[in-house]
Amino acid sequence: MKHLSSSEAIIINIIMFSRQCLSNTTRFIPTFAASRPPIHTLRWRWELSLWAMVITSGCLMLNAPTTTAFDIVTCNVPLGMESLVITDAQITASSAHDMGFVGPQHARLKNDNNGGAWCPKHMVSNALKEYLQVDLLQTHVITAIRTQGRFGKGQGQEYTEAYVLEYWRPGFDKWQRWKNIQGKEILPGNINTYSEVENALQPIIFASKIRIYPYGQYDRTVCLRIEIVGCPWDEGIVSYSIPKGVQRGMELDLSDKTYDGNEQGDRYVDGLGQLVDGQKGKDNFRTDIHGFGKGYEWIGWRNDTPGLLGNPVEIVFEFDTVRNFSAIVLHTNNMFTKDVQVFVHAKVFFSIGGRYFSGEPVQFSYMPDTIMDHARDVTIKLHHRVGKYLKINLFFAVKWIMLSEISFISVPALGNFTDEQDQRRNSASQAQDTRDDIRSNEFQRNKNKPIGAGGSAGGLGEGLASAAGDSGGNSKYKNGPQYRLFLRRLM
Ligand SMILES: [Ca+2]
Ligand SMILES: [Ca+2]
Repeated sequence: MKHLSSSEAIIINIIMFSRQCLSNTTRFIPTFAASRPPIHTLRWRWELSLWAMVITSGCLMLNAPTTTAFDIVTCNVPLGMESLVITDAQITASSAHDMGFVGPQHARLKNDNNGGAWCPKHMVSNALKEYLQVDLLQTHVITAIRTQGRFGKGQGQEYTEAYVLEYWRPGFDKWQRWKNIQGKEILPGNINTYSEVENALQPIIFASKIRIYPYGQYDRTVCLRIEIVGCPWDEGIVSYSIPKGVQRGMELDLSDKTYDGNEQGDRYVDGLGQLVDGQKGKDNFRTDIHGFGKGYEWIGWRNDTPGLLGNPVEIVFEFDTVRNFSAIVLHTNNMFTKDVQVFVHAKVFFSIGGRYFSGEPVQFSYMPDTIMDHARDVTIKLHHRVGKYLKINLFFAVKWIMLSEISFISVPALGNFTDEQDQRRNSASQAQDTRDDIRSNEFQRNKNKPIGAGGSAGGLGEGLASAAGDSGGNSKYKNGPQYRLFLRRLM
């Protein structure tokens, strides 16, 4: 066997070092030391320190904090009405009986200053005209609401017997009324001026602003103190779009029951729902865990429904900013005896502008498992691909695909956000020239590509095509810092 030169030995060590760095940062040092060749020249030392710098920076990048998947169990933190983390300026209302004495800034749970609560100017009824509004400044998951009446140091008499919730988040063109799984909108409130009542929300709410409308069957004077319980929505998902799930037999509704966007043909668009609510289905999709109906947690698609005939299930995610993706995790049913299996193949496409996903997709294949029928998390590594939009194509192995949750391991893509109008213009016109080539070659390239060999090779083509898409009139993303960063990377 050929004797290794010192440079070759270093490179081998670096490869080993990097691999270990990827898998476990605490184990790599002994391995490196054990196979280290003797250091005997200055040049060797110089090379070593240079490579060490490269590896260290690589390790730092790899070990940068990544977003962990959303966990519904830990999403139960008071968001700051009681603690004053939510400022007075974030709390507004339709009116107040007396702005200073019982204004919206006094609607804080367990606080009793001035009048001791928020009281609207008018009596409330079932007309829902008076509301308290809290601006959380960024999208949060809201899992519960706590309310109290006006104790007013023992002088208060008013409380809110029932209420209705509305919410808003970026991307909505109107406020959305919350309703529970049974379609009921009215939540029970208080029965006296001091006891605290909590309503856990099912479904949970993704919102940056929330309104509470005191409700009364008859005209009634009310006051209110509240706390909002939940957590920040760190996954950065603005919305996803999916084909509508279908009915299976008479009793199994495999739709996205909590989706809060719009219908567009045979798809749901611009909303969030069960795919990202942190709740997973059981192995047997017929299990009724919470009494919401059999199969409730699952969303299912059948390969012979119109629109899916011969096509994959296509899911598109929009994120709040350009992100760097490590992986996507799909919780999938595999009850093969009932014609449900993990998708046999997946393609993941990326886009900056959201109109063109023309780059080389990350490809993934799944060996059919007809031995174990448990539901499972299937992880697809995304090799630090970058995008603001991500499109997933899932190909049927058998008649049914069922998913109950999708999560991402990603971080916002960081970069040098400078204003580069001229570069943007040049890149866009260059992209226009190359777009047609890229698109016409896509099928051929995908066809020739070995399965599982997806990666970052298609990044440039994808980027050019996306830039071209934006130059075609979608000005929404044209002037954003991410767009400029992205074009800068193309240069
Ligand atoms: Ca779910
Ligand atoms: Ca469902």
